Amino acid sequence: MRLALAASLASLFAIGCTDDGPPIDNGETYDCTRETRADEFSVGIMKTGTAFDFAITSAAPAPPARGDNTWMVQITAKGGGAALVGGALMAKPFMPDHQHGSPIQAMATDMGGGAYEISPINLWMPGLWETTITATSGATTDQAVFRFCIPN
Ligand SMILES: [Cu+2]
Repeated sequence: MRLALAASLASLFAIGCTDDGPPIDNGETYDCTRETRADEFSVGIMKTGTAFDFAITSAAPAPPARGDNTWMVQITAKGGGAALVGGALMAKPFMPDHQHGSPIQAMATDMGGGAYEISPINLWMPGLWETTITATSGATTDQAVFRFCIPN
């Protein structure tokens, strides 16, 4: 019984395993050098949605790491337009390979001038995390997805 559970857990965490090496994802560590879907973190990394530009202007820790993360996000109108002042922000981390999120709800604080501090972005497990940031202003809602690989 215990062995069967261990075997099924092992197969669960073997997602991403290939024949040419050890598993990329064993639940304890994740081989980010073999992950091709992740964004490479850099200060100022920006994604563009349909209405807004989303830039991570600082991250603690940097690059994003396992556990609680705090990001400062700058929202401007798409194409380098005006700062989104007084918007509402949300962040939702999700692991696509395991189809789960984080039990901890991130909160956004409006820092003024289109800057929003989002914390805690809880990336509790090694692997690829997709964090969707949603910005809303009046009737306009837009999203950007940042994909970071957490090695261990
Ligand atoms: Cu997971």
